[in-house]
Amino acid sequence: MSRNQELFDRSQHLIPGGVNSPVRAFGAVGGTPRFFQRGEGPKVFDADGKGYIDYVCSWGPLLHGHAHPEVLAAVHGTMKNGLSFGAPTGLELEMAELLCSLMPSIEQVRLVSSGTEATMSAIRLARGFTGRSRILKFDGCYHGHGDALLVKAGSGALTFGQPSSGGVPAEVAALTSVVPYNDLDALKEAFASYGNELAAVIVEPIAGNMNFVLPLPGYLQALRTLCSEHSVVLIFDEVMTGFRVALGGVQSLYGVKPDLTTLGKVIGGGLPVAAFGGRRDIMACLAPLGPVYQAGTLSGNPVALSAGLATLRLAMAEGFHEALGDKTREVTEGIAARGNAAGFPMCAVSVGGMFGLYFRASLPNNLVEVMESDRDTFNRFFHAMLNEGIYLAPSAFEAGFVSAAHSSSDILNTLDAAERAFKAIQQ
Ligand code: KE4
Repeated sequence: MSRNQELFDRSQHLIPGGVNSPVRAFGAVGGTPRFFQRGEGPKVFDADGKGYIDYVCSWGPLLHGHAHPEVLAAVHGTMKNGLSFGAPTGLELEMAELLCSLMPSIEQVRLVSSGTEATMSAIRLARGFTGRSRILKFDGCYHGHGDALLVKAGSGALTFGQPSSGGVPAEVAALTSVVPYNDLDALKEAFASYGNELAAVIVEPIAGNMNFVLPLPGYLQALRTLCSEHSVVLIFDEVMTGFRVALGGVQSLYGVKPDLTTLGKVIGGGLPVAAFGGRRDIMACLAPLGPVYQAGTLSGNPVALSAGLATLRLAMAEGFHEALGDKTREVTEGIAARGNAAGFPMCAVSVGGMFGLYFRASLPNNLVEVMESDRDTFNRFFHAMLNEGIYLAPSAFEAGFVSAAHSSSDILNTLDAAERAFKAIQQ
């Protein structure tokens, strides 16, 4: 028996599903999850010592690959002075200054420890600021597992076919309205009927939890206008896209300024750091200044911040995101081209170091179209690539990630592996 299987069998006795986050269980693709014991640059190594080129990158945080020496050095430098104080540190000011300079829409920022905490807090803050209760989200978008947001969510909730989670009281879900992504008519209709009741709209400005879906031209601008007209707080959830698709996030690419932004993943560099921030007048409602309570024992943890600061500073190098975008485009378009040549209708889309691969002929614009993808063929391709030593996200409904550590030979090896994988699934 493989060590992965042995660990999985034993873990399932003590950890629900054997995992600490559902998507890791391979429920969507079947088979045995890989238990990783080591990562190095673009590669990860499982419990059997098998190596894989990694296109998950811990779901986004590892912009520079695994165990980057400068990130590790920063962590070691901080941890030798202690791990946590429960008191302010200068590193929190450094991170606040960096985030506010890289994302000018953020005038003030509060650090937390997970993307869920960031979005949950941003929703509460928007409700406290507006005095309204209703929120609006989009079908297929995922914003972490806060009760108010687990309604028609994406990511694992979508994969498991339970868009609305158990345990969320109907009264809570009733305050969350959901409209299809990229459907401007539906959006205008929603605002016409209850726009003045809305505390906030929360959106993934590029949707990365129903695979990878770009906003249609003008969509984000229209959303911005509608929110301004109805005094609704516009929240861009850039937990996954922030500093990965561009140094200034999606908001810098589309020139749309949200009222609040949530961040995570990259700003922790692989350690638990997330954040929410935006307009000063809204942030002024947060305790200890205002009535909206929010807190966290390890918020702004100095060791975690060291990893995040080193990661962000490395990403500020001239041309960093352009080079990352070229690499990502090369590998994803190369895979799609080989799939089409092998007779599998495929298409690919990418921005910066994030991508979507689809087993369908044209790019989807919303969840319904994403769900029309050929999931079975994706699953067979996923396992064929796993056998070839390529680790893709274990679900047809997740985005993929490339790091600066992926070399041109890694990209070529991936494309050669894809060629062999398509042949293997043709049989
Ligand atoms: P966390 O609570 O998992 O740190 O962040 C929640 C979150 C919030 N907003 C967006 C846009 C996100 O993508 C996420 C988390 N992303 C998933 C990947 N699709 C994390 C992977 C997992 O759930 O294990």
